[in-house]
Amino acid sequence: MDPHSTGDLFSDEALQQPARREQIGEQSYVLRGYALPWLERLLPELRAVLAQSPFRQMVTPGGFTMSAALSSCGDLGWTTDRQGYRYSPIDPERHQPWPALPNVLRELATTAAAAAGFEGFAPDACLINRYVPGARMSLHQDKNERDFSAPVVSLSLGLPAVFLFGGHQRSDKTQKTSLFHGDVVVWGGVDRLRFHGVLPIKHGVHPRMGPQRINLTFRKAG
Ligand SMILES: O=C(O)CCC(=O)C(=O)O
Repeated sequence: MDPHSTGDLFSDEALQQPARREQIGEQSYVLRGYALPWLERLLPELRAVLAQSPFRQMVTPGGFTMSAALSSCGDLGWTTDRQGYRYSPIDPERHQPWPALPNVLRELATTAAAAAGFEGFAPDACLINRYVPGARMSLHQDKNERDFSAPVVSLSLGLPAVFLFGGHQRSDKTQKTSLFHGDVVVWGGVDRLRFHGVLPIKHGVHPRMGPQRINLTFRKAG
C-alpha cells in the first residue's frame, strides 16, 4: 500500500471529478470517485489500522480458506472460522479489541450514506478485504448484522473490480458494475439483503496502491 510517487499533477485530488451517482437498484448507488478527496487523510489511518491488526486468511465454516485476506476496525469485527460467521469485539489473532474506527473513515461512510439517501448512518464495524489478483468474493448476503435498517457502505481502493449485484435469491440474475479506486457503493432499504460478490481481480499494478485491491465495508452490526 506504499504510495508510488506520481507527482502532484496526477494526485487523486488533481484527477478528481465531481462525484457521479449511478443508480444500480431501487435504493442502491455507486458514487463514482466519491472518496478521492478523502484519501490523503484516509490512507495513513488505514495503514495504522493494518499495522495493528494485519490482514489474515480466514476459513469458512465449510473449511474453505477465503481468497480475500481480512482485517477489521471499529467496535465489532466480522470473523469466520469452522464455528461460523459472526461479529466479535475481539481480534481473534491478537486476543485484543479491534483497532478503533478512525474518524475519517466514519465521516466518509456517514456522508456517502447520506448522499445515497440514508441520513444518520452510524457504522460500528468496518471490514477490510484485501484482494490480490485472482482473489474473489462469492455471492453472499450481508445478514450477520442485528438490524437491517442501516445500509452497507463499501469503498474500493486500488485495482479495479467487477461487482456482482444480484437479487434476493442466490439464483437471481446478477448485474455487473466495474468499481474503481475511490468509488463508493451504498445499498440499503429494500436492497439491503441483495446477494453480491466480486469476480476474480485481474492482474495489474495500481499506481497508488500497488498490485492489490482493498475494499472497506461499513456496517451497523450491533
Ligand atoms: O469487495 C467488495 O467490493 C465487496 C465486499 C463484500 O461483499 C463484503 O465484504 O461483504
